[in-house]
This record gives sequence, structure tokens and C-alpha cells, in this order.
Amino acid sequence: MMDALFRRHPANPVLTAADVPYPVNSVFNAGAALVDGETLLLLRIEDRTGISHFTVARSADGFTNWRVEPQPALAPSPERFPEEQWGIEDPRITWLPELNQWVVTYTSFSSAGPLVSLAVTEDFRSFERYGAVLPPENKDAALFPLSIDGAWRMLHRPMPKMPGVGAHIWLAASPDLKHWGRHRLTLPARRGGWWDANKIGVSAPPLETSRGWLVLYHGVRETVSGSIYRQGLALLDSGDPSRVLARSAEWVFGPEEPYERAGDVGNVVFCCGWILSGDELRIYYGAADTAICAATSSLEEVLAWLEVHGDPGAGGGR
Ligand code: BMA
Repeated sequence: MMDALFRRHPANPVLTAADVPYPVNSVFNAGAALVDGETLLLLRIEDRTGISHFTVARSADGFTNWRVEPQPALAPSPERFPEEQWGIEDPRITWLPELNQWVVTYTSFSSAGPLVSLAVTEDFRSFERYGAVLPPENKDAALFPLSIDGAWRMLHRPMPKMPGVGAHIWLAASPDLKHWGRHRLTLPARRGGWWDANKIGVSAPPLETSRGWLVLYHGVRETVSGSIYRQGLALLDSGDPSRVLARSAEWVFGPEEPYERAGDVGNVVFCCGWILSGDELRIYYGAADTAICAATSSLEEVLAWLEVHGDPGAGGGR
């Protein structure tokens, strides 16, 4: 059997509801960051009302001995932000060296539909919320760590309602992280029988590499017995991230283990954060919307793999 590109950590699932020091339903789809030499996860916690909030967990080695805070770092605040009525979900964290701040992009959920919200923080204790930055229906937004051509850039995934029109990854630009424009379709969902047909979304924030921006994205395969969420890779041009340089034909990571196959939502691996430490690329992913898992690879190996396994139809919706 071919060696897997991403290897599951033996301690999987690395973090579960039992590690949270207050009663919750599940913990999954966490944002990830390296802070003061430790791994910080911003956990999406679904409480026992069904509503999600974010809580910070820290670990020295990124896999074991998690210290989960006893209260949320960011909880829905529907009085000030009505778009958070039914919770906040799926945080993605990006460090902006130019501002010396972390940016968290996340989904706010309400009767108006899911949309993209943004908050900034310096310490993961106090957050400045910018509120809704893209209207519904939109999810899976992640910021690039650097300004490109004088503008902040963000990938996002609007959801057209028109039958037969897929949900694709778009690129947007902003002068101030608040006002977003210059929207451009960048990575279209494939069609038909492909693993990433009709609906895709960015997973972790784009990672700067010697070959371009490495993008991890999820593809959703609809089957008669439900959806399968898997992860694939793409490479975007450093100077013009609307140019797709490479895209994996095959998915690189999918649900296989029992904890990925069964849970609140089975057959889901859903990544919101990754960490590069030396050449080790660690992905953190929600397994079956129930627990948090980790898998590792080598960045060099990933880039070499993409060179060989890139789909020549790269940017096109095939
Ligand atoms: C997506 C998001 C994720 C979730 C996934 C599988 O649409 O809502 O939060 O993990 O579905 O249920």
C-alpha cells in the first residue's frame, strides 16, 4: 500500500469533550496557532443547547496534555451581533506580522443564514470584533498572512442558491480587514463524480512556501447515504493568488478511522488549522463533528507530491 501523505497521530483523537472542564456536547473544527512556543487551539465547542462558541486550549507538544480554559474565549453575543444568534463556528487563525495581531475569521449562524465574521486579538484573551464582513450565505473564510499588492486577501466560499451552480472558493481584497471587494472566482468545485464536486471550501489559512501559497481545502461528495468530507491541496501564485498553479487530482486525506467514520456527523474530516514547525506540517481536524485529531506530513514531501500529482486541469471546473 502507498504511504499516506498525512500520517495520523497515535494519540488520536487528541482532544475530546471529556478534556473540557465544563459540560459540552462536542469539540471539533479548531483554529490553530503557535503562541509563545506552545500550540494554541481555538476550539469550536458545541454546548448542550446545540450552539457553538470558542475556547482556548494549549499544549507544549501540540498533541498531548492539553490545558483547556474553564470559560469561552469568544462566545456568541447576539445582543450586539444578531448574526451570532445560533452560535459561532469553524474559526481560522492567521498571524499578521505587519499588524502584530492575530486575525480570526469564523462563521456566524442565525436565522438570516451563515455568514463570515472577523475578530482580531493580540493574546486570545481580549478580542476586537469587526462583526459581519461578508453577508450570507458564506462560510469557510481564511486570511492570507501578508498583504499582497497593498491589500489584505481572503479566501471565502459564497453559496449560490441557483440549482446546478456549485459552491466555489473566491478571493477577496480589503484595505482594512473590514471592507471586502474585488471578488474573484479562484478555485471552482469540480463536477460530476469527482470527490470535490459541487461544493468546496478552504480549510486552513494559506501557507507561504517557496513554490507559492499552499492551500488545504475540503471537498464534499454527496452520496445516497450522506456527505463525505475530504481534504485536497492546491497551490496559488505568490504574487497573484487568483492564479492556480497546481491542484491535486486526488484527495490527500479522508475519513478512514472509526472516529472519523462515526460521530455526530459521520464521514467527516474537517480541518480549520495547520502549523508548520521546521519542515513538519501538522494538520488539526474535526473528526465526525465530535472530536479533534491531528496528522503530520513534511512540507517538502507535500510540495513534491503536488508537483507529480497535480491535475493539469488545475484551475478549471472539470
Ligand atoms: C460544514 C460545516 C462544518 C461541519 C461540516 C460537516 O458545512 O458546517 O462545521 O464540520 O459541515 O458537518
